[in-house]
Amino acid sequence: MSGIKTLGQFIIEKQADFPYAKGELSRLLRDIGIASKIVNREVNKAGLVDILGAAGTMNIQGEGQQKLDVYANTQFISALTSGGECCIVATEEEDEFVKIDSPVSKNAKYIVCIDPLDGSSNIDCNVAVGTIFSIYRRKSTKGEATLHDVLQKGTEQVAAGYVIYGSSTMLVYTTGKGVNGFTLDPSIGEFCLSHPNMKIPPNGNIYSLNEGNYVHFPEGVKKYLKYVQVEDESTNRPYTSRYIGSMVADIHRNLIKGGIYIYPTTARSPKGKLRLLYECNPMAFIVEQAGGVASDGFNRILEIEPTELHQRTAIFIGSEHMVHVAESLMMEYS
Ligand code: AHM
Ligand code: MG
Repeated sequence: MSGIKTLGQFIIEKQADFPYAKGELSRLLRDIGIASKIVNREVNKAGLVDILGAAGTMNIQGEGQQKLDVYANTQFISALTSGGECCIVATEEEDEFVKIDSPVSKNAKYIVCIDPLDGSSNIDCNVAVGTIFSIYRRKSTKGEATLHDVLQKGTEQVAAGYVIYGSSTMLVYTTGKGVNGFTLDPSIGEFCLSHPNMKIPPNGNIYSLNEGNYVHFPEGVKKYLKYVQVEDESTNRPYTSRYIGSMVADIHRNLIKGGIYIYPTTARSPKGKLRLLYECNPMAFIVEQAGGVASDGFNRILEIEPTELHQRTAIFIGSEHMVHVAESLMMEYS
């Protein structure tokens, strides 16, 4: 085992970074890590058992849920309930936030926003999916936590992370002091530190967006697409197009190789598709901590003031230089 550092060991070691810490955030992260291993087990055997296919229910956005979404949602809520460190879970899969009402979580200080299984339309064809989570400290000091405690700006996050269930399973997280990635070693059932201090290259040559929506894009995005497709040796263009359609997988790849992921507003989704609280804010926190940039085309994602639980936003996220070029075209043309 020498040389191996597990997620559990790493979390405890890093607790020293937070002098006020009493171990609650560490335990919360540990709970999320445990639930993600259970979800990983089910995702891995999705093709083997009758767990695939639509569950026959719709989530608040009117999208069909897959059974594994429901399963993952239940697993995370149950781990957070029995862990006792979290008083509210806001999840993509439930219309209203979930109050954790258990004797152990009476004095819980943390709020978790989570997309339990993002990109679940990809499950049926064995493409990577992910979990995205964001952790806030409760602001109110008396009574029960409320929606007000959930609707905090991304800058207030105390931790955020994602799990990618891919060719291998990884958990990547930040507590605001850099980004670290852990790969699940199935033989010992532990996430092991494999990508310490992750940094996104300041520039890259991969762009990821759903080009099928081209006609519905704002003018600035159309101009950016023209820009990335022009031949120019000095800037390594034309760039390469890579779009998995699973945000965690697309952003994870860009984090490692350098690139930009864009989900803009479109004529059909005038506010964008992706949700601020449990998709964009956590990914923005991670990417910024890795040295990248996350914007809605005009403003920093982390500074958007949330007004509703399932709020959507456009997102331009990735390598600093690439996002800045896209932003300047948005400002000029959109
Ligand atoms: P979901 O939360 O319903 O799974 O949707 C989010 C996903 C992202 O993972 C992905 O990047 C995007 O939606 C793909 O959308 P589209 O199919 O419109 O390109
Ligand atoms: Mg999602």
